[in-house]
Amino acid sequence: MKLQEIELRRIRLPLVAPFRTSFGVEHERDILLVKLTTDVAEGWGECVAGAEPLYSSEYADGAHRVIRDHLLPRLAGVPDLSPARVGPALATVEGHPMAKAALELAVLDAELRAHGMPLAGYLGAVRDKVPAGVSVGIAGSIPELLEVVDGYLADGYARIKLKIQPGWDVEPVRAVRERFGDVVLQVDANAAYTLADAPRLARLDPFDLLLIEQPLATDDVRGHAELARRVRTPICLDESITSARAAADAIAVGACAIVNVKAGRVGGFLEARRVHDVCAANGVPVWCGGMLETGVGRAANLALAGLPNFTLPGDTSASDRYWRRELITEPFVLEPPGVVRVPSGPGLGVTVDEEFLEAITTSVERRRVDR
Ligand code: OSB
Ligand code: MG
Repeated sequence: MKLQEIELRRIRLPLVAPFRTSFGVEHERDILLVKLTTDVAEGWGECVAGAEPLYSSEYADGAHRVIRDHLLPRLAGVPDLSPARVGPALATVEGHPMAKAALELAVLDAELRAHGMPLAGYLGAVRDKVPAGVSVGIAGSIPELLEVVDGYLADGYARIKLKIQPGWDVEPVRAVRERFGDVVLQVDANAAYTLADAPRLARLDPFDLLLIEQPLATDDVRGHAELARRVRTPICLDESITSARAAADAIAVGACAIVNVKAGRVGGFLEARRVHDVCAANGVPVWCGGMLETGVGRAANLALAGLPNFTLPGDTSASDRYWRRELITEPFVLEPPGVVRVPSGPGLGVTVDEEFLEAITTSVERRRVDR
């Protein structure tokens, strides 16, 4: 495959409702989309970096520039481009996994569209529908939270994940348990605690949570291992798992019993599959995380979530959980019993509505690749 052109497009999309986490609140998304033109097909990728470097050090403007100025020249130099050659070609650039993942996804999409093969099948998916959970932001009050959770349960979600932070943890969890009984429930702290909070986190034990996600700092793997000895709720890592090697290390020291897999966080879908494989080999279940993606990134997440060791419901929610009108691609919908379909068409298996994209575009930049 020969790369001919790259388009870097920024779009702005308002969220259906503000999404509050321990690191901030988002009202809208500023998203970088990558479109590659090759001699065989076009391919789309979505960069999951936020507008600000809060979840991790990456952010949309930075990813945009690193792709244009540092990654693209390296990709353009690859003879006979293929998905497997993207990672090695970009490896001399330190970090920037979300930028790399967006490029790799666009290459995957182009290659697989050209071959008429779905991404799910290429990655090794074994399911055509995956159980979907929903990530619930920090609310203004307990009654507000209960109303939001009630709505998601009425929609039919298979599990609820509550964002927590110091001061918003035991009480909201207790309230949701008391009101909604034995709903499948987990929490995500986005690194908001320290090991000194272990007694507080142990107070979540009686509520039978499926897991607690990333309670401590990204680089505090040993702290998570120590915390795992002090609380009964299984520890799941998100931010700390930056590669398959990081997953192997975290598992080896007892820092996690479950892993959240996000392709953007680990540099691409091929590395995400390696994370899945390392976890499977160690008997550690995984689930597919999300980064409030549009249909492009969501299609890819669903393909990944079809792999055999994705045995827990993912943050693979329906389009209407994020957007009032998801018009970038066809919508993803929640079906009974709380599942979302894995796309089955070639590549990502979705069609990008370029006319609608134009309407929400804030900037677009194209580079020809001559070789
Ligand atoms: O920690 O999983 C997270 C969104 C943005 C950044 C980090 C996270 C999240 C979510 C939402 O929890 C997941 C989704 O529904 O896409
Ligand atoms: Mg998380």
